Amino acid sequence: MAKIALITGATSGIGEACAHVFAREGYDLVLTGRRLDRLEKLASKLNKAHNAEVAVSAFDVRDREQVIDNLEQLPAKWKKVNVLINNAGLSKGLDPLQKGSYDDWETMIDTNIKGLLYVSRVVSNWMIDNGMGHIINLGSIAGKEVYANGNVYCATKFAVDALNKGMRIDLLPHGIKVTGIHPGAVETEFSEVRFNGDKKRAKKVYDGFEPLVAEDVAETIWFAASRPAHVNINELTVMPTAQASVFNIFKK
Ligand code: NDP
Ligand code: 8X3
Repeated sequence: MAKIALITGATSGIGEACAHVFAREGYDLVLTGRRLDRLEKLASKLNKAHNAEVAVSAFDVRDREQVIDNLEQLPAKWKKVNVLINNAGLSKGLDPLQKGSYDDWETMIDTNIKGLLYVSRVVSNWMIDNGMGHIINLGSIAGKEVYANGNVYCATKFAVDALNKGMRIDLLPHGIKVTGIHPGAVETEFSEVRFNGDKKRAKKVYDGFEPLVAEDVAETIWFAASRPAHVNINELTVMPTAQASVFNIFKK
């Protein structure tokens, strides 16, 4: 029987790239995100390319009931999850705290912290029942360094870093691995979402240097997921070569 990876935020960027990599490596997949049409297209592509069996489940990670209902409704065979990739996340806005949007703050906190918690609460219990599992949490360089106007986004990623450590302690007696992946700049839909669809402003973020692409992060996640049973990668920070820290980017 193939191993199973459950990936949140699989409709785009890093999550979608992880779906390709894990399918290539022989995994069956549970793919989640809000955009069902994208999940269905991706599922059919992965089935054709890699013969992967794929279940899709569209829900908003901010809605606790939706998370629990949709995950618990999955047939029993999909609950034998070997790897959970807690990837769904976003940034909204880039404003000084005193001018921040309440709605943006709530969206980030509800998605990046509470959404990750809701999914982890359900899936970690399946892993405990199954006696195995690996949870991989997408943090960020923004969860290691605070930058100007990053305030609440940084706070949510610092929270992910803390939860990564907390989960590792709490799940230790159950033999469940927990890994944090902390990328620097990755060119995905991330900046477009941050700037509310302003493609020009989003593109500028990556001007003058070579950012990471989603596949770079997905391959790093695969490295962590494919270590022998007795080895856990606690965390990895993955940066573009041209980026030494959040704001130290060497532009040509
Ligand atoms: P994308 O915007 O390309 O992808 C984000 C994914 O999250 C989408 O699949 C989106 O799906 C999903 N998502 C967002 N909100 C929700 C929600 N409420 N419910 C369910 N799914 C949701 O960005 P990235 O691939 O770059 O980001 C993935 C992760 O990596 C995030 O946690 C981000 O913070 C982190 N990260 C990104 C970096 C970057 O520079 N790009 C750097 C460091 C970390 P849908 O809209 O269909 O729901
Ligand atoms: C995304 C990286 O530097 O844009 O988490 O916050 S950054």
